[in-house]
Amino acid sequence: METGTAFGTSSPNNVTLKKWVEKIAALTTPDQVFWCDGSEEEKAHLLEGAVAQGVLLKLNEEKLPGCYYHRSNPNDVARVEQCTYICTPARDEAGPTNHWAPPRDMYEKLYGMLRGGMKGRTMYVVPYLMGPPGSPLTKIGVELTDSIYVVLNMRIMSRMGRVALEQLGDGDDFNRGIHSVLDCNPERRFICHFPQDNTIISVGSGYGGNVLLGKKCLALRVGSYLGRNQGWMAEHMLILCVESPAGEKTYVAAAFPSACGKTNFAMLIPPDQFPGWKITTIGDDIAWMKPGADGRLYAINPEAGYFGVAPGTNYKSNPNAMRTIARDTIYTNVALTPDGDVWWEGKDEPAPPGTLDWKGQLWSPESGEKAAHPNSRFTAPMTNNPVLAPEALEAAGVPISAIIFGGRRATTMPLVFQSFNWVHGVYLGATMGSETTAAAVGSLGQVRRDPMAMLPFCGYNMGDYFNHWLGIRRDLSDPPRIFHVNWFRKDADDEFLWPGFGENFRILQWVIDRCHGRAKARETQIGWMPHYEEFDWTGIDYPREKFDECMRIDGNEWRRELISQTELFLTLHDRLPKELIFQRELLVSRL
Ligand code: OXD
Ligand code: MN
Repeated sequence: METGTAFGTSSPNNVTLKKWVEKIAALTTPDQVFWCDGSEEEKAHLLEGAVAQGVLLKLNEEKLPGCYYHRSNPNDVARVEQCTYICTPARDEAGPTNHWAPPRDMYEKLYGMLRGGMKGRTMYVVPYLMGPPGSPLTKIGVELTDSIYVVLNMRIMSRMGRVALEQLGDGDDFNRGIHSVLDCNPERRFICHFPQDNTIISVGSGYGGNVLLGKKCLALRVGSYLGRNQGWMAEHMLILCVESPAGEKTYVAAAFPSACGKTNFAMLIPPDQFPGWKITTIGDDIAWMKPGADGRLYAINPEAGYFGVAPGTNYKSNPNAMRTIARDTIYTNVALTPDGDVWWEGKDEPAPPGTLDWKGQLWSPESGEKAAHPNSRFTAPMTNNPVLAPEALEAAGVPISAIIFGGRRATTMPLVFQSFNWVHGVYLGATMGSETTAAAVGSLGQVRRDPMAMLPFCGYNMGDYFNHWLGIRRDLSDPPRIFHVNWFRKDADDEFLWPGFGENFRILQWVIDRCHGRAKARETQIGWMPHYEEFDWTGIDYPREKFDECMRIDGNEWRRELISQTELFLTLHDRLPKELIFQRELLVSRL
């Protein structure tokens, strides 16, 4: 590596990388090209620049050391699924659940938009790793971006800089990512994936999920495509470790749709009645999993940070998240208090007078508006997490004993049940439904099918994706057991039937006891279900009647559920594995 005299001038010797960077710089014509090395000195330099440009605001150093505040363009606050494309030569490869465009047309259109698009700006070259250095699952990416905010977020969310260039050496196997905010015009916003070329181009947005290209774009959309071809899985799952008082460790992966509590579940603190039990976090959003030589499924978290939803996070709902975001965190679209602190709906204390909302307007509770955007976020390094599992930093990955699927469902879905077997479990994941949240632009609270919580993130035909899930079983002699949970069922008065948060530990305990052959269950039409007696209810007033209500299988609700599931199956009909059609028929006959 050359040694530069000024920040950003030191480029590596990799010829392929250099040529590609030169080509994109010739197209986008930035004023300068800045090569990121990921060092602490560089971080300080970039933060200083971001504050000087007004992109970031330094928060109160005493209350929030090393923390910064960012307001996005109000037209750019969430993922935009309608602008997200999978560009494969044949439409069928992307499948009916993705927006599709032919690669040649899309490259032409995007290069047209990018031509001269970085004039007057700096183009940052951001080399990064998704995954711990040295893991066989880890992937290298390079993102070229004209957003200093993106660079500073990528440094938290991935292993960024020299470490990635070292792993790349003089190789050419890296994901090519190009990002430009352009004029942040929703009409000129495109998030495009070219899985066959291991390439991503994102224009017209500055919002995390659209522009931190290592996350949803590489780790899920392109990752799922690579995983299918290379025999591994890229999933929208948290990974946690449950450690018993005797030191037994059980690893669990769970897929819930965006803004349905993955971060809370991954950092859960067991209730006081369970002394000696501990939950540690491996990841809160994405799991890359591959069958190991011992026939178990091994998972890594490809990310290095948390890009979490702020509203609702407090010392009661998630104390570990609150501690994680107390330093070295970037806050986006939350409210700003007069003393340089941050605030959001559901934070522990009320907002002090003089608080500015996420758009910078003076806010009061009487305004009827939200102070923080419902999809406002924190970006925090995972090493801040007081319950980070040491395994999160290791290359080997962890063997998964249980996979949990779950959605946000006011009706129909019981608190917890277990699938009869792997194929039935794949069916449970494939037919998952959830009410829509603020994480994506669009209407809120409507049940939509979100198979494996991957509907917005699967980089190829969903029917082939189900087949890949079924096929992975062949390489597993000891597959994870598969479960379904629903923390969000409501009663007739619209009240939640289950307290959730830390109490979810009780459910988790039944799950891991099932994996270890220690807990009983009864066979029902939809799967194996626990008896009330299976749980230790000390410390919580949770009567049997409420439990029964929360576990109820309602014939009419299930009839509607089956009709709604059928719609997805019809959409996918030509690539839908027949195993799933059989599972549906079996369910119908059992019901
Ligand atoms: C996320 C999402 O940001 O799923 O993780 O939208
Ligand atoms: Mn997510």
